Amino acid sequence: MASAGSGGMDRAEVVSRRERIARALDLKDEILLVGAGEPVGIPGGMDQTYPFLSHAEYFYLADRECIGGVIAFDPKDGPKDGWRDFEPDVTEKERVWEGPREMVGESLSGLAGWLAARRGRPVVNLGAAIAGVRQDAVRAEAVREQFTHARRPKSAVEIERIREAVKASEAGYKVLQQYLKPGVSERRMKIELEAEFFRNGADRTCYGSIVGVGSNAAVFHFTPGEKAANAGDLVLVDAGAERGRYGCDITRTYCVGTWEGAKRDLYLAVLNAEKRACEACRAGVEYRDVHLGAALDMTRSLVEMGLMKGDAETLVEQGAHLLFFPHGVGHFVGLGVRDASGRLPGRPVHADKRVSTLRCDLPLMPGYVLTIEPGLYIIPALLDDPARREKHKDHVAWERVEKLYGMGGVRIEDNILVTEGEPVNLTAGVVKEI
Ligand SMILES: [Mn+2]
Repeated sequence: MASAGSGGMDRAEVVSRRERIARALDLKDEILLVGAGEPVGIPGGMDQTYPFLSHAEYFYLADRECIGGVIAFDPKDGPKDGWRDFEPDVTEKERVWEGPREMVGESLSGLAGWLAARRGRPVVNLGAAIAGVRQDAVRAEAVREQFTHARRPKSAVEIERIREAVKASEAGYKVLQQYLKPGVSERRMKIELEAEFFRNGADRTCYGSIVGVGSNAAVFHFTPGEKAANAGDLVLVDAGAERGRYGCDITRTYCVGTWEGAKRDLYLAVLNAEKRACEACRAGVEYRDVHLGAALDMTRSLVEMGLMKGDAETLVEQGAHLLFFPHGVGHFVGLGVRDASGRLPGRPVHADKRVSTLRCDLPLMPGYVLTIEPGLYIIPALLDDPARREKHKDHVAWERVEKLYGMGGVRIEDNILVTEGEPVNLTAGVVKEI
């Protein structure tokens, strides 16, 4: 249960991460406590719990799972030597039911004494909340912002783990190709895809796999069901493997049969925007500019297709693109699927309404790994909304768009490593050309 997943803990990596964080946080008098968390019980499930994953902030510092574990840091003891690992003692019940566990740290019973020796100093609790710890929430949020920012650039070890997850995912997408045919259900596609992930080293999927056929391709967090593909249907697959807590987030959209007509045009519009956005992921470039670039590219294509009317810049200014592209262009990925998103520390919410709703607002730096995932969708819930229809009555060729109802949508998603030079597409091995 409490295994670190494939690979196990990398001690040299842990030492270097801790030192990096200590220097980045630059704490003076504050004590830092980072909790791994406790398993969450399934309601009414007796002693059943959801699978346990340590809080990402704990995992980053420990590189292992540990139920109830606490990492403590006193900056006065130095960035290297100030760190302590506390964990619950192994109980008889645990030995009987879960098997032996090797104590890596010291007994959690020692934490109270360690804290008592530092009485009166402010405590910052990151990771999961630790019972009995009182802290200043505002101070904790500021420290968390610095912590998140400091762990955004991925180390060589982290990038290697992401690459392992990608390798497992590539195998899955390859096998999937033979199931993209009429009569095969979303559920079956998901099973074949995931089985191949696991055969190739995955220890989890990075998130619930999405397989949407036809109109289901336009439902962002769709749970695959019994719907079977028909000839001509779009199939949107958003799934990625995870290994040792590091994962990837990949989307491909397929057509069962031949790409033609509006489906093909939509696909090429998204593909063009996606490639250009991947290319744009360079050190110093603002994430929001990558987002806006993709929005503009796709809006231009929609105008060319005769689905939108007017000048692309103006349409994006007025938010008309949100009818077809209602999400952000990407997010950070690595230690989990939504890794270390947020704003540059100290940066206020942007005044520009086109970007103020994005989950990220910061310049890209070498070592960052982010998803690039533009998409265009036919979503009746948005397109049939009377207020939106009124606002954008002159921006959209409504009668043409209505003919596309039921088509679903197209999204293409890759994971990009930002470097000092050219961006590296970690997921380029999953075919996207048609
Ligand atoms: Mn994603």
